[in-house]
Amino acid sequence: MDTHSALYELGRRRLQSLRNLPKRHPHSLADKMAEFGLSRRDFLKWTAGVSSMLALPLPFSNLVAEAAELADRVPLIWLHMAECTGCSESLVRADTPNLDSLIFDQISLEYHETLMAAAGWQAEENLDQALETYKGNYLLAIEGAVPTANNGAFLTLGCKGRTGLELVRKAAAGAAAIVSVGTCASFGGVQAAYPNPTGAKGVHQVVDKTVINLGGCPPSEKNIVGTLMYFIMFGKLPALDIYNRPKWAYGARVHDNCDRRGHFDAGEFVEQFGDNNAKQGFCLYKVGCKGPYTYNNCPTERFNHHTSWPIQAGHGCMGCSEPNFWDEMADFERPLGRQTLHGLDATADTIGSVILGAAAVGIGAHAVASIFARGIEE
Ligand code: FSX
Ligand code: SF4
Ligand code: F3S
Repeated sequence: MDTHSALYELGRRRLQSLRNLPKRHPHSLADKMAEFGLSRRDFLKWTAGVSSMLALPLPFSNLVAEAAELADRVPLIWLHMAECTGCSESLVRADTPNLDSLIFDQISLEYHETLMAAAGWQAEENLDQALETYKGNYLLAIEGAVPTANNGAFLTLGCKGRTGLELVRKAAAGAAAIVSVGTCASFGGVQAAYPNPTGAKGVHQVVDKTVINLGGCPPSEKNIVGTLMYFIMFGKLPALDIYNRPKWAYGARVHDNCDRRGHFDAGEFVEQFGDNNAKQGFCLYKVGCKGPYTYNNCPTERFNHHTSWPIQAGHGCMGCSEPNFWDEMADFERPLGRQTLHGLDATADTIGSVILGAAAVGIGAHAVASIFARGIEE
């Protein structure tokens, strides 16, 4: 059996076993879609889009459709640590709900501090009960970094005054899979920026299980929902990169698929925000774009219902899906090569490989030559 047939068979069997579990919502996904005026055609387009985003052949869209309908069989517990809640916002703050936000509704969300109605003792009670009832079966999503200094005392939650560190470890112990949603949970994010007074760390640094890291501050709703769908469909983790990010989402650099790439290759750069070159949509490298060093699918998937993404909006990529981007990628409006930390920008490739620890980053030699020809160091 080839790899795709084996994976398809795994998905088929997994969904069969989910179908045998009790329904957790009184409504079906079809009811919800009808409520928001979404048609069967919208649904089929969405399933095909999810398959292609996950780098699966088209026949897998049947599995995606079935997994979406069975999303209520998988309990999800979502914890908040030190962060801005932008990751949840990325998913739910849509003026009109689309299928991504509906799937998030459909999944059996057992605990989510921002979205649930319960508060105080009742909320903590719900959490403890969910951790016990679904032990070994729940998907754990964590948003935000975990403060570890002073034994975690910089973040205490709820009436029992438990530390975030304590809660994360407790919840991780019974989880079927753990997803760090956003750069804070993945790598510490802004909390962990120098001098990191609270000892903020990524979740994977404080638990002894594999954690999927969804880098991005915030990650797109596509990357969050795609990861949830993959787990519902196959009950296992997707292929991951060296930072445990799913390869289907973080396998290519922003620079590789950027709409402005032709201008980079032609040596056409914005020199200053608001100049004529900016009006013509030229490359933002000279005003600090970190797309050449950043792995994420923003150019293809975009944000807010595929409306836009940072570079389309006219600002360079800040490298928000990379570890330590607050320290490593700053200053955000100047190229790295102009800063003393990395010395001269001998080639953007060299800097990329230092930051990313990857063997080959690969800006085309002709492009590097074109930068030198036009004097990127000014
Ligand atoms: Fe905020 Fe999430 Fe950034 Fe962090 O996002 S968008 S600070 S990744 O944890 O809420
Ligand atoms: Fe796009 Fe930035 Fe690369 Fe220019 S440097 S092509 S703006 S990703
Ligand atoms: Fe972040 Fe850069 Fe995408 S700043 S949102 S990785 S374009």
